[in-house]
Formats: sequence, structure tokens, C-alpha cells
Amino acid sequence: MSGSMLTTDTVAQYIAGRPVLRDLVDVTELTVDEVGDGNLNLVFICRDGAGKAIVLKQSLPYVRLVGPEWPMTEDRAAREAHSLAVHGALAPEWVCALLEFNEEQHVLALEDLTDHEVLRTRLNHGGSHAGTCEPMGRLVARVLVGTSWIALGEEAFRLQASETVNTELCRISEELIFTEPYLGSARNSVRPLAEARVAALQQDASWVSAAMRMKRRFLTVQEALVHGDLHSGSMFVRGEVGEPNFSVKAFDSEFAFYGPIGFDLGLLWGNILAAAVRASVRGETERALSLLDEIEVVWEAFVDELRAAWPLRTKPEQYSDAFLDSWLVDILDDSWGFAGCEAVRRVIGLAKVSDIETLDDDEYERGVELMFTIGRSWLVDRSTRTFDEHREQFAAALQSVTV
Ligand code: SR1
Ligand code: MG
Repeated sequence: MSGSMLTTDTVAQYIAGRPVLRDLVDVTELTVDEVGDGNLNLVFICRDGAGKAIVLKQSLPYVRLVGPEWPMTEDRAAREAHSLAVHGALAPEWVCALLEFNEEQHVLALEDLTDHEVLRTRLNHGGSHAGTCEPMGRLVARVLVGTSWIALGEEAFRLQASETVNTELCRISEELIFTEPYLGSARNSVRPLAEARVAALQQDASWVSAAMRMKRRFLTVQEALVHGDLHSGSMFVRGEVGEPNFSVKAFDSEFAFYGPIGFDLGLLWGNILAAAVRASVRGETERALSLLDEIEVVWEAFVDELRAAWPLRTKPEQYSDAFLDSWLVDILDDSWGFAGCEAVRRVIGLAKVSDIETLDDDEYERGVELMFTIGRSWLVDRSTRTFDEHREQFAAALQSVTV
């Protein structure tokens, strides 16, 4: 079966041939469902008669969202396997566990998280966000210390960065996040009632140049092995905060690369904004503001965890507490900038979000206006704003956006 694509009919045979996997489920009575609803891969849930399950994820030689006309090597599976292993070692409580990686067939075997739900799905249905984003701030901090020169030392850091280049998927991010929304693309689309808004964006020189500045940061900053696509659709949650079974896990890190750590925070914030905007245009103002508060929660958790891990740095004589404070200023600036880019591309670009896409026309029109207004402000006017000022600006935008 070398190199072949798995199907629901061949998965049991595949598992039977894998020594690491075959004792985890009873392959003689396996139910297999293909559930991949992401943009790139096949995903199989394989459950036996006793209810034990594993998940298999296989990358295809093309982008699933588009089809064989957008070819892509399956190497992304190796990028995901590596980052899951590294991130999982640093924060096993917040990362989906990798059971095995088959490099030849580009298949990851993953822990069964089917008792969790995707955070975006939960939020779209009005579910609770309390406590869901805070662990991601902590995860990002552990990744920053654990995969950067701060704990690895400069030489090992350079080696790691050179060994985890992810050219194809970085190119997707470069085009979909930083280029196409601003310069235009056949892959872009919005409903006709938002077309004038997109045209205005593309003619706004300050907006476009601020986006290109973030593209430069994306291309040139090598801080840590970032997840690369950390958003509410890459997070599983189970239960409610405070309950014994409460759990939050990041998954789907195939976009991982050595990049700016603010990219992970910013993508998450841009998607928190989408959830908040959805709540707002549906008349849930309090919930919208509470969702927006998750942004500061993530930042505070990130800073708290980073300070806690700071003693792990190998060269305290060089990297003082004052250095850390100045670094945090840069990371915060990057995070707002990337968040602003993410807000726009999730409305215009190829990879849209259901938070906005499933709104009716009236809600959609106000939603786009909010995503653009806040996104632009985060990107273009971010440098001097405090979290309180960002919150006030969001509240004012909610008041003013009436169609
Ligand atoms: C063609 S891939 C499009 C998007 O899907 C992924 O989840 C990333 O967000 C990427 O930008
Ligand atoms: Mg994905």
C-alpha cells in the first residue's frame, strides 16, 4: 500500500499492518468514517466495537479544498508530525497526541478526541468560551521558550530552524493572508453587497502597506516553531471550565514553521474577533464583548507563562528581564498586526470562516463592516493602543455599525 491513498475500506488493513497501532483498536470490528472537513487532507475516525478509537490523517498530493488542479507535495504531514511531537513534549496537556507517523504514506495516527468539539463549532452555536483560549496563550509561551534560542542555544536553534522549513504551506499563507486580499485574486470572493468595501480596502494605501509590513515580518522573523494556523478551527474543547473533564487541545499544525511568535497569537485573535462579530450582529452584545475579552486573557496567560519559563533561558547574563520586557513590546505589536490581517482574509480570501459565512445578508453586511473596521484599526493604528482602548474602540464600532 506504499504511497497509496487510504479509503474507508483499506483503513483496517492499514492499521493491522502497523505494530504501534494494531493493539490500540480491534481491527476485526472497525467502523471507519472519513470526516475531513478541513481544506487539505483526509481524516478517518476508526472505532472498534468496544468504543476504542484512533484517528488517521493522510495528506493528499493536492489541496483538497480546490482539487487536483492545485497540486501540493504530501510533505506537510511530516511538518505536522514534527511540530506535534515538539509542541506535545513542551505542553502535552494542550496538544493533540501523535501516536505514530508513517512517513512513506504520509499518515499521522492521532489520539481520539471525538469526545471534544471544534471550538469554532461550539462558538457558532452560542456555546461557552470561558477558559477555552487561556491555555493557548500558555502553549504559545512554552513553544516560544522551548523552540527558540532562549532555551536551545543559538546553534541548535539555527539547526532546528533550517530543518523545519515549510516552503509550500508558508507560500499559501503568504498569498492568502498577505497578498491576495490587498492586490486582488480570482480566489477572492464576497457577496455583492460587500464588493464596494473590498474595493475601498484595496485602494487604501495605508492599509495595503501595513499589510505588506506584516508580510515582511512573516517572511523574515524566525523566533520559534510556531503552529502556523492556530485558530478556533484548530482547537478541540471538551466540557466547561471548572469541570473535571474540561480539556482544550490544539491540533492541525501542518503549517508549522520557524516564524514570528506573534503570528500564532494574532491568528487566534483574528478568529476570536470573527466569533465576537458574529455574536454582535446577532444582537448578543454582551457575549460579543466577553468574547473580545479573550484576547487580553490570551495575552496575559502568554506573558505569565513566559515569565514562569524565563529561568529556563541558557544565557541570563544576555537575556535580562529588561530584554524580555522589550521583546514583549515587539511581540504584542506583531500580534495585533497579524490579527488585523487575519480578520480581513477570513472574509475575502479563499479560506473563509463559517462564523461570518453562515450569517444572513443583513448580518453579513454588518459583520463585514465590523471585521474590516476592527481589522484595519488593529493593523494600521495598533502601536499605541492599550487593551482597554482596543475594547473601547470595539464597543464604539458595534454602536456605529448599523445598516
Ligand atoms: C488552501 S489552504 C487554506 C487555508 O486552510 C488552512 O487551514 C489555512 O488557514 C490556510 O490558509
Ligand atoms: Mg487546517
